[in-house]
Amino acid sequence: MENCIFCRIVEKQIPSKIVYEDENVLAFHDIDSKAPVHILIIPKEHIPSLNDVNQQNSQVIAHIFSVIVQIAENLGVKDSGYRVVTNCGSDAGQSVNHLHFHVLGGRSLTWPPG
Ligand code: DGP
Repeated sequence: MENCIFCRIVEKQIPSKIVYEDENVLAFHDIDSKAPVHILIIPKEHIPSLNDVNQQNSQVIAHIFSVIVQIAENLGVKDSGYRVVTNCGSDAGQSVNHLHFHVLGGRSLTWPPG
């Protein structure tokens, strides 16, 4: 997907501060950080949103969640706590149409979100 920002980050056409990478997944610092720890984790495959997850591609989602735990540990928020968010669609404020999970931590997070 040549016009997708996150596909271009996967292809290293746009620089990012990568914290984890393997064959199927990339994790990098959010450019508009909302917390001391704010990481985005994405499947390398272009999946537009959570609405496009199905039996055929859901294995990568399970993998993403295991990677999230590793990243939380590496960045020192596994025990203090962190939040995982995916915005799906316009009412949720999804601004990049490539499935991504925000991992937020390093401070007390309000609930419910605004
Ligand atoms: P969402 O609103 O859930 O679609 O979140 C998209 C996030 O992506 C937003 O927090 C800002 C981040 N973002 C957008 N463009 C870039 C970029 O080029 N690099 C990085 N690192 N993050 C980006």
